[in-house]
Amino acid sequence: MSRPLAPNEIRITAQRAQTVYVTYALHAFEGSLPHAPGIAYDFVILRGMGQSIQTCVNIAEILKKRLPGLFQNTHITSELVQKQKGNGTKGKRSKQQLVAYISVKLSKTPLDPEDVGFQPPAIRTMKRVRIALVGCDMSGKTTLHTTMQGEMEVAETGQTFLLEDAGPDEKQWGRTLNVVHGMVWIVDATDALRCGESKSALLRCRHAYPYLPYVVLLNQKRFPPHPRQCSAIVVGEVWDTEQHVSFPCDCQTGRGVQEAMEYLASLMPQGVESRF
Ligand SMILES: Nc1nc2c(ncn2[C@@H]2O[C@H](COP(=O)(O)OP(=O)(O)OP(=O)(O)O)[C@@H](O)[C@H]2O)c(=O)[nH]1
Ligand SMILES: [Mg+2]
Repeated sequence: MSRPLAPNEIRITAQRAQTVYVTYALHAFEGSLPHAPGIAYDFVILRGMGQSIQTCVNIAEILKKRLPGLFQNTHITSELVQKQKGNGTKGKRSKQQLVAYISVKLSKTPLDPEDVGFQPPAIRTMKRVRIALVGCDMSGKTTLHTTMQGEMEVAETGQTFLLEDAGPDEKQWGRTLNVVHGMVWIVDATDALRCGESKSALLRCRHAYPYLPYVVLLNQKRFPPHPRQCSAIVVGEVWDTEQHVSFPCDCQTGRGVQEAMEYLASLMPQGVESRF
């Protein structure tokens, strides 16, 4: 605990007011620390020991309320520490004491969901939620984005979903997927030949972003410009409906999309208060 700390590492002590630490952390996220000007940190780490553990947890909860969408990773360890006792006349006695340490990492970008201390952000409490529209090229992402004019209201939770088109290039999807809270996977359900391609791409995304809630839209392109090319595909026969929850829809009219979004909203993590 005695090594020098980086500007975005904060050692919490019981002596100072919590607001001092909260303000400091907010400045670190915003890039307005006096000794690190212009550096907006992606994450901060709060460290506390012994009696300051509770303070550390409180500060984390306050920060998560102030900056909704923060991912959290908490670790607790304990160490044996030598404590010196006595005034010297009888000789110094040293006593070993077990001291608990906590470190709480709060991050704007996703943390490893496999980690035992992982806590997803409380997206359910956020008013505006970013949702990526992803899928193979020509699936209907841009069409849906245009139809919905970039956003949708979710009646069930009272949230606004801000839609972000991830674009045709899979190599670029990370730019969007790294910053959103959920994903809508769009499949061109009129193109049987590319169904397998779409499934594999979705699996790759799920592997890379396992914490992202998602739903599949089977774009049926009901009123295609060239009806002969677009023979409708029976939903479920081609797409893997057992593995992925999917909704038939029509990206041009928006039919079926609302139901899918309500379902996606129901998957959003509530967030959990720390139990220390
Ligand atoms: N009739 C009809 N056509 C659709 C529908 N959705 C998409 N299309 C057509 O399908 C084609 C591809 O749609 P886009 O929205 O451009 O697909 P995209 O996923 O954005 O494609 P990329 O940008 O290449 O990744 C366009 O010609 C759209 O007009 C639909 O619901 N009905
Ligand atoms: Mg497009």
